[in-house]
Amino acid sequence: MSAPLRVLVVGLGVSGDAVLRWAHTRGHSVTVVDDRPDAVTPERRAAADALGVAIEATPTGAAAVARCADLDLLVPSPGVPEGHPLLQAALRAGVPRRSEVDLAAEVLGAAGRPLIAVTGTNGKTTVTELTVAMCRASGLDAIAAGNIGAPLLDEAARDSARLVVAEVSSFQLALTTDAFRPRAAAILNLADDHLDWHRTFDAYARAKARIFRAQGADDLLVFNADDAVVAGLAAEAPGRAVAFTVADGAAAGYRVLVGATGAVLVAADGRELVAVDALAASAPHDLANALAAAALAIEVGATPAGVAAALQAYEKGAHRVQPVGEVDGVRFVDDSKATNVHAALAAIRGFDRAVLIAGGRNKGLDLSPLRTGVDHLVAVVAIGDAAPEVAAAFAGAVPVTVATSMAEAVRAAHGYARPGDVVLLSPACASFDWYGSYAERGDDFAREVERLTGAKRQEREA
Ligand code: UMA
Repeated sequence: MSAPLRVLVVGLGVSGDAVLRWAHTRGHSVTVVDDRPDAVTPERRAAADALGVAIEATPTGAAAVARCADLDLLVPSPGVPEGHPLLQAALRAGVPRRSEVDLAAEVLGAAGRPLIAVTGTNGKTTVTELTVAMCRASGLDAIAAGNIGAPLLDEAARDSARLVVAEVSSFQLALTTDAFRPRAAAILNLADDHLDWHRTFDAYARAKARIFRAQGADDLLVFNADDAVVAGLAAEAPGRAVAFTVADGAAAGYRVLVGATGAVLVAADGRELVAVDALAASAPHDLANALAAAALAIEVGATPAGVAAALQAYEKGAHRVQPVGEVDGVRFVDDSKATNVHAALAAIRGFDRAVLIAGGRNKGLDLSPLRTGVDHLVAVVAIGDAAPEVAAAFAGAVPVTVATSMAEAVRAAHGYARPGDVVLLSPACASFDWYGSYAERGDDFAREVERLTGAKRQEREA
């Protein structure tokens, strides 16, 4: 075991909790600070108590500088932005700063366990889940971890040989070191997101590119050849780069091949994987996700049959373009997970006539490109802190209403729709103005749809 370090964990959420346990198990001297110590859950507080670790309020000013003077390592939670005063103080004091996934990658590397890592603006969770499913359907022992919810460090600490597929966010990648060396990595796409945290798109893209920076010549980077920014980054990859593409007539990489019997997904070496007709979802982004996952899974030993079986059985998770009800012939679709413009536009373009409910807490993004989806929309209901920006994006193009609650939004949207239309909650914003998570927002939407269904039934019966 390495010499004991003086470790400071910033933020005691899901990630900080795992770091605390890791540090304690390794015999490091660990302290925890949090900007909102009162908001730490009773379970995490109790776990820290049991280890004899107090949760202090984050020091500021001179106290922050003093705190950094006797530290060997600072591990911020992913949500703590780069510009946070304590992170800046640590930077100035030369204290090494590492993310939880970076520590996890080191533990996995020491145990000789391969790491597969997935990043991108949208589709990360789907590709992570698909890769795991493809590996399992091929008889390989694999598990998902990371931004998807289960801390990567917890999985790394287990005495196990199983393959880990990690969903990694830009926040987690921003503070990685040479220890973060995935055997296979994927960058799915890059569009404006999290600019409140990273400040510039360039900084965001640089953080994402850290997924491959420490790879060796034999390691694999899977990249989206249809995304110019991603393709540009992939040109700098130190390892092997393999493309995926949904472009018509593409001749290289994981791709869609149209033959006499219809469209099929094929591997880079031309092996057929699965017919597009056999897939539950086949919008361009669904095919891109399927190809990216196939490239990762096949690299670590999955079989074409396993890839096909997983794709045929895959069901999208909740809050991702998920139908939640129908009222008077109007379908209601929950896409609460779409927290940026890129994701919302992908959903909007999947419908001919939709009433869009959008808004929430803007993550520093320009919302005006939402207007490019206007041909698919009949009206817009703007919600949350960003309602004025959403309304401005569609001004003069389609009718727009501002709603001050989800109940009001659902009723207003239904008012605009006619039978056959869709009401789509695809907010392009984070949920934290009204809710604790995108899942809570989606659940509230579904609840209000149910309430509207009940009210309409009563009207009919009266
Ligand atoms: N905190 C501070 N100061 C800050 C920010 C947070 O003290 O400036 C404290 C909070 O008071 C709280 C703790 O830090 O006590 C929470 O930490 P966190 O917000 O970093 O969240 P965790 O609970 O540690 O969860 C994190 C990821 N959260 C974020 O990136 C915001 C989870 O991703 C991830 O599942 C988990 O680690 C395990 O890896 C969630 C997410 O929203 C799903 N991710 C973003 C996304 O997908 O868009 C990137």
